[in-house]
Amino acid sequence: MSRILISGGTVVAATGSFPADVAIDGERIVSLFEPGSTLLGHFNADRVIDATGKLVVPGGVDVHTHMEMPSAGTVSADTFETGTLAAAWGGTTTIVDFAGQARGSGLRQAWEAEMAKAEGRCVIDFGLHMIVSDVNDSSLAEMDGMVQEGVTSFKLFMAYPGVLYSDDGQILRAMQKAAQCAATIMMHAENGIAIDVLVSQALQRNERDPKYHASSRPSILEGEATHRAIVLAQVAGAPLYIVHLSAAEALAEVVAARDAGALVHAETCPQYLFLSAGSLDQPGFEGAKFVCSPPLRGSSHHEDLWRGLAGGDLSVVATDHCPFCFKGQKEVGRGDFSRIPNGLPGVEHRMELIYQGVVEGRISQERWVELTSTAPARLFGMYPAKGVIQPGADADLVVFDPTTVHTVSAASHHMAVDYSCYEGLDLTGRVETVLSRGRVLVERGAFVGALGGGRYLKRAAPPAHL
Ligand code: DUC
Ligand code: ZN
Ligand code: ZN
Repeated sequence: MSRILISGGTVVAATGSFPADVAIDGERIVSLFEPGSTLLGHFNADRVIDATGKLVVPGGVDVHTHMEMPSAGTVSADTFETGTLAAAWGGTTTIVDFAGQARGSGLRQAWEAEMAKAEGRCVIDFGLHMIVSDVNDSSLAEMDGMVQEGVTSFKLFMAYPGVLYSDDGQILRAMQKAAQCAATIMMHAENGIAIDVLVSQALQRNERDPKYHASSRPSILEGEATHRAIVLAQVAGAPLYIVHLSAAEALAEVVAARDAGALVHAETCPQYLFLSAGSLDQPGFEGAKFVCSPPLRGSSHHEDLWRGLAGGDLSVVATDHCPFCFKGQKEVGRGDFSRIPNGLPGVEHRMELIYQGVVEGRISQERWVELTSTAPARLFGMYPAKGVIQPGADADLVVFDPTTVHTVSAASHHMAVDYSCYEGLDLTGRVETVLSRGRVLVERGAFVGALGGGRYLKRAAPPAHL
């Protein structure tokens, strides 16, 4: 493997930015030098990547993706290969995807099946969370073994009764077990029992278009479930991570809990910052492209979420990348919004979308790095190999051009899905060069890496306090 010097750029860390040359030997970062000092012979590089005028940031860490996930009678459109390739194009060098327990079957079986799909196929490094859809004595007992395999986070659902749903007793038991085996519980916090009533009432009224997906999942039911999850986690003494937080009501619960000292973190996703429920109400069936759960909210929620990101109440931006093509997949729900597969594509544009927060003065560039790389790496047991530029860390690096303007389009993206939620949106700042463990993957508008070089990450326990 080669010795690479990334020279002349501004290194951006969660704690500050400074000019430095980054030296890589093989898979690791070995030194940070004062700009130009390697000319004195401190480091003999096989090649130099010129980052003059550019930002040098740790590779993005997206802790919420769903590649080739079975759902609603179909499978999400990106494979581990196409999805991680698209991630790399967008400056993400680590994903954490999900293995899903099938009801009546075990956790290990689900993990092995997911490993069989992902191993040898990912372009970048990957980890796995476990979706527990059947909390019982046997699956609880299996959690220890999963932690040994590096699965240190378990997702539960307060939504989707009869499919993925856990009741409060099951949630409490899983949280108690997580506290015992030093794992994190990730929660899909929507009150699914109430939502199912609202969905069937909407269908009875013949309200069948995509927009009724959003109106049957009101934001106060996310707020209520978030509150309940926090209370249950407090009773269990377990760390809690709320996934895909979309609404001001849910954020208020997280703020109150964190102010009271609870070990609660929450992620939001680009779609909840840039898109709104109005997108579901379009002529024809176009609104189906924007069906996800929790649903897109009114744009009044955007400001609250950005403030939450800036002020530290929200800890992470992940994508919940769960792409379904419009043709042949989303279309299945024509005439019945409840049959539209839930999920949006997004893994490719997270870093650049959230950088718009820097451009617009909502967050600092350091906070951008923290939200998209450092914090998710720490919360999910991958730091300091991931999420930081320092000697010893994996050489997962992005050279980011902060000024180039480009336009998002399905015609030019790399995700295996036939539309973009951000079609026509102009973005300032572009991922230019991407390295994963010292391997150059993307350079000057071309993929130059090898497929299948990503490795499984055996993740450590989350830190006790953050
Ligand atoms: N929750 C997710 O996290 N992803 C896709 C659908 C869902 O409900
Ligand atoms: Zn979810
Ligand atoms: Zn998800």
